[in-house]
Amino acid sequence: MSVNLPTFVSCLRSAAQGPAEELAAGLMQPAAAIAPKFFYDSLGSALFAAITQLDEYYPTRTEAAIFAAEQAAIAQALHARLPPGFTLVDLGAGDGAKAAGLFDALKPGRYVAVDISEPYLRGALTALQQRFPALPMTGVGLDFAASLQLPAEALDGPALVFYPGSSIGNFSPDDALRLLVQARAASQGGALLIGADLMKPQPVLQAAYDDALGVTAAFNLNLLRNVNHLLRSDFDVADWSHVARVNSTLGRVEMHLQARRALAVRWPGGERRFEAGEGIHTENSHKWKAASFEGLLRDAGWRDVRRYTDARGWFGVYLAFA
Ligand code: AVJ
Repeated sequence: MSVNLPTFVSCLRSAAQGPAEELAAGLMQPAAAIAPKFFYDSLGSALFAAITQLDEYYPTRTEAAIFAAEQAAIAQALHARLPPGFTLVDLGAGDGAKAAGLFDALKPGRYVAVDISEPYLRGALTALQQRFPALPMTGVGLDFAASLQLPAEALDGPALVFYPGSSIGNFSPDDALRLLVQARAASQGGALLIGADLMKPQPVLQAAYDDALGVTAAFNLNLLRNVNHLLRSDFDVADWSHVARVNSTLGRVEMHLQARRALAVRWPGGERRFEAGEGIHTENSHKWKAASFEGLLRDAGWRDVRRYTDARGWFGVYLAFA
């Protein structure tokens, strides 16, 4: 059988508040904050792709090496527990390349790609469907960071929930737990394959989030361009600098944008003043101890947790069952 067109479901318009309201609320907090999902407009996605090629940014290539080395072992463990034809649910699928790289080994019967960027997902999935005409594909436009509730069209029997890239690091431990509980429900008795970045020496982390070429700085600052577009605000990128800071107490790398001078930012219906040196918190990237991430998975109800890692123990790929 050959399927030539993916189907699409949108769950974005049902969001409680639109992006402008969410951004304004974040900017008006005493400690201003903007959620990291707003990094990924088309330039931001291109800048993130550039980050993954930097010498300093180890997570993407370390995870890819683990998948390459362990995909047969992962497939074997999976096929021992999941029925043939299981659904692969890809959270934050983007162009779907990571999942597609595992199709041959994992042999899913159906591919459900979930992403907050619906236009991007449409293009990517339509192209991917041409490469894999026999694999039924569904695109779901969903902000799963707010709540991972898959539409009925995307659910049919046990699923492997795939969440690579260590994006789980953007969540606080409490929110990560909540997402992992929802992922378990979404798997319908299936499994989870997830990448988590692990704790490592501070200089390695600092360099990964403040690279010599300044690509991460551009990625962080580009957020302001996207906010200007979404909120119709008047941020001047030249007034801000990129700050990356390792917070050892909380086990995370933080990114902030820091005002170079006292200034005000305006948008229709709102204004926020910043002192010189005052910041906007734009991202947390949690780094886990291997055992504490396993504990988190267990707390969320996942069982039979297996960990696959690299020689340096810098990154963990975890397979677990509902
Ligand atoms: C895509 C969330 C995994 O936290 O490392 C890269 C994003 N931020 N450089 C990360 C990011 C700065 C990235 N994640």
